[in-house]
Amino acid sequence: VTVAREIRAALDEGWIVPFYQPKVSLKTGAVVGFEALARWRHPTRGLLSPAAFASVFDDAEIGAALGFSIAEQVARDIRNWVSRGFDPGRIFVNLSTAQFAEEDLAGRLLAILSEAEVEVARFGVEVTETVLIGGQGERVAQTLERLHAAGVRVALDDFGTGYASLTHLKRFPVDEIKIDRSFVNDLTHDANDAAIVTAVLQLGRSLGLDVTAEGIETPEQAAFLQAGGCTFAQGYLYGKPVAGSRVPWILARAA
Ligand code: G
Ligand code: G
Ligand code: MN
Ligand code: NA
Repeated sequence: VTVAREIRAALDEGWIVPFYQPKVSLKTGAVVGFEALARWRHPTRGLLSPAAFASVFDDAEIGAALGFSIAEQVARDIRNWVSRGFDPGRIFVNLSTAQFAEEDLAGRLLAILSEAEVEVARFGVEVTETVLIGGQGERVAQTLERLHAAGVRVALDDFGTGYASLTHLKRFPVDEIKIDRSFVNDLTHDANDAAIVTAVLQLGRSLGLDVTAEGIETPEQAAFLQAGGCTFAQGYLYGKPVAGSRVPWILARAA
């Protein structure tokens, strides 16, 4: 069987699930939300990250199905946590180019939320620059405008690694930029990375955008980012992606 068919079967049987990585406020230290990251509970190979199957998100046939399945599961998880009295903050899902082939992507996502009785304020989307330049610029812009207007936050993922990043901030309704972890990795040892991160933080401030730094692993990295005014942080220092069933424990611990 091809990987795509194997994944289709896994998806239909519920073996591809969202894990959740906490996002914290660098001002208060509180957990303000999570990023949903797909994981494949593989029968023989264990828990697989999309590093092992990422290309599938862009597969025309099942990429969209995969993305919508993750969004549906996320909406159900949010509903479940909230109904049990937990406040998970805002949960972001990653959108793929394949999902933008869907004519009414915004409508579908908003319907998923309303069917699960989840407030729009609890949901956000992450798009990479690759998605923005994916050749359907007008549709992407309209879709993001509609989501943004409805109250869904839009985060620009992997900021700085793509082309024409600054143009994208003008053309698309971006609420937040995420500094790619390749810039954070050596932040405290590499003057160029430090300069780039500082510039992105200043840019965020000037444009009134929140900035999330990804891939924070050390207190030194966190201190640098906090001093530079970075809004939010994600990384192994705060927590790895965990199963949905673990999320209430993280919230209970943070409270
Ligand atoms: O979680 P991990 O480091 O394994 O993720 C690897 C890559 O797969 C990251 O770039 C991440 O954004 C992407 N990814 C994870 N989950 C999803 C998803 O649900 N949809 C899309 N489009 N990409 C995802
Ligand atoms: O491209 P995107 O930002 O969506 O990718 C997120 C990916 O980064 C996930 O696969 C997640 O597992 C991984 N990740 C998150 N935090 C860290 C970290 O602190 N260190 C490393 N090495 N990877 C991380
Ligand atoms: Mn992401
Ligand atoms: Na990223």
